[in-house]
Amino acid sequence: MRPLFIAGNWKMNPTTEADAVSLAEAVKEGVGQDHAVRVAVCPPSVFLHRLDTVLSNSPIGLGGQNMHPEPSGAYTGELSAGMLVDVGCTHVILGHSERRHGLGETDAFVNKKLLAALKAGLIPIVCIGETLEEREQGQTEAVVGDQLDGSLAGLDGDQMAGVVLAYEPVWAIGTGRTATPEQAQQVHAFIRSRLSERFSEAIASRVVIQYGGSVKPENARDLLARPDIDGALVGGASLKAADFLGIVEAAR
Ligand code: G2H
Repeated sequence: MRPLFIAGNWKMNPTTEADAVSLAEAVKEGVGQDHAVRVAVCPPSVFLHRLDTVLSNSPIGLGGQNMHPEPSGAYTGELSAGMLVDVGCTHVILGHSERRHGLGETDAFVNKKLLAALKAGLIPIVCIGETLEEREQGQTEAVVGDQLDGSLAGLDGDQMAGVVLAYEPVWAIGTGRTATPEQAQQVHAFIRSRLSERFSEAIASRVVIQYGGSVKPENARDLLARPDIDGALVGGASLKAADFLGIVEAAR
């Protein structure tokens, strides 16, 4: 059985450290020492160090929202995998659509980051997903398949088993429009079959595939009940502790 994994992607929120601490404290209190569901929060990088202290003695993982593939050097504004580990991170989100589409990140670049993250011992959450136009043109599987091939290049089976994938249809992100559980399950099953072909059935069955895109307490239970949906990457609803904890509760 794959453990369900709920991660909060806070994006560029909240805007002060005090609010970030309050949110993390409330999530920590709500999760308590429950290990039944894996939980992580991914705050803006300036709050990571402080939140590592706040989340001590808690099973909640701490994740970066991005990193650079190189370990150090002249890369203005960037952070390395080693730096994330040094401030207490256990996870890192890679290839989020807001970076792919807003900042031109390619599968090849995501792949470099992924290899560096694994080398540093971080658990990567690799995001993939099609745009509305691609879905309407019947390109969903072709697009997601290409993203998988490109982002996962050079990985062996053991490495793959430690990667978390997040299927996030771009048209469902922050729009309030969620993929139906059937739509999401269909793509998750496709992703797992692709992993099975590329690696093995045994490896594919171990990979945690989260769904992301307007997940809320009201729709989480239905999504999480599907056989290939192993958790959620939550944006907007991770900014209110009650909503995020409601989604964690739906995973129990
Ligand atoms: C998708 C998701 C979190 P939201 O980006 O990664 O955000 O839940 O706000 O759609």
